[in-house]
Amino acid sequence: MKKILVLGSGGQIGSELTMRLREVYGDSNVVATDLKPERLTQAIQESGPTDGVDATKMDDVARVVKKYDIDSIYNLVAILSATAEKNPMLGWNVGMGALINCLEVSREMKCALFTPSSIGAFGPTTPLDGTPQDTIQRPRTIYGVTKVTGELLGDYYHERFGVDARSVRFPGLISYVTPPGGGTTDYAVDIYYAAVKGEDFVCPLKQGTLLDMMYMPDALNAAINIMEADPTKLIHRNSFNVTAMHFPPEVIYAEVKKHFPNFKMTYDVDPVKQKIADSWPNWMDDTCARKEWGFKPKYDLPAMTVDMIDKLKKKFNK
Ligand code: NAD
Ligand code: AKB
Repeated sequence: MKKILVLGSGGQIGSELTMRLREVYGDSNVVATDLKPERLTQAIQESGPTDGVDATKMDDVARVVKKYDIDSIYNLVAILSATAEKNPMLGWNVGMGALINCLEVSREMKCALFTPSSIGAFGPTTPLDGTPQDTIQRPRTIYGVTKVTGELLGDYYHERFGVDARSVRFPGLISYVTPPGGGTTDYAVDIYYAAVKGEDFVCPLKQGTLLDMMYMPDALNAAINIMEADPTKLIHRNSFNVTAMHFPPEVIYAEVKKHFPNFKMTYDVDPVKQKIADSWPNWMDDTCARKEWGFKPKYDLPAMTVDMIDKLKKKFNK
């Protein structure tokens, strides 16, 4: 049985991935940690081991790996795109600090390592329609620079030291447990919260802005399945394009409106987010993930919308 460490368990992905990993591998085999352990959900705190870890401190990562006899690390620590653009040094120090510590600890203590990359690893000179697996990666955000560097480091540590580092390029993730942490794609979560709470929604991206998206259950499966994949079948490692759907704001609005006919969305474009979104793929080609390890998402926009609204209604007693 694996002994898994999750770094950044308090975040949008970590709050759900930790619980999913505990279902699959056993509660006591998944150690949930965060810089701010008070961010961990009650469900995480009550179902298994937890610890406070600053992933930018190598000693702290090594301490927890030793203490719990860890063999696999899910590193979810980063500052997301829009927040990192406000404080690029913080974006670099947190994203790269956590990653290099995880790689070094994994090298010394023989751990497998998952660290998500993002559609943010691409930039305006990338082919934005049907973005290929292997293509131009010249991002213009500090977030993207950390993601490309992370992909290169993951492959370097694999080839040079045999570290089992694997990754996927997540698109914008949509979920209801923990709100997103300051990204460009957050609007596609916020729109559901507004609709369910009976509020109008102001969209920070302009009409026609196409972006790749995925519902959280498919992202959790991707994170687990890539780490379970047969290594002899992997031609790529860091990092696989994965996507489930792509739409512009007016299309998700129309879908939500089917459930809330009086729901209103207006636009107030945030120039920083718009510039980032315009530089990211309209849609990625994820054929390699499908072929090399069987990636197959279940949710499209209508199915996700039904489930998001149902779960948020329960969350807010609506
Ligand atoms: P998030 O911002 O919601 O969560 C990050 C967590 O890391 C937070 O709980 C935070 O407290 C913690 N953290 C910050 N600094 C830390 C430190 N020094 N030590 C330990 N913990 C620290 O992020 P997320 O959305 O869950 O994203 C997780 C990973 O997935 C990131 O690498 C992100 O770039 C990537 N990703 C996310 C999305 C998405 O849409 N959510 C899309 C693509 C890629
Ligand atoms: C962001 O918008 O920064 C993230 C991502 C797609 O990486 N959601």
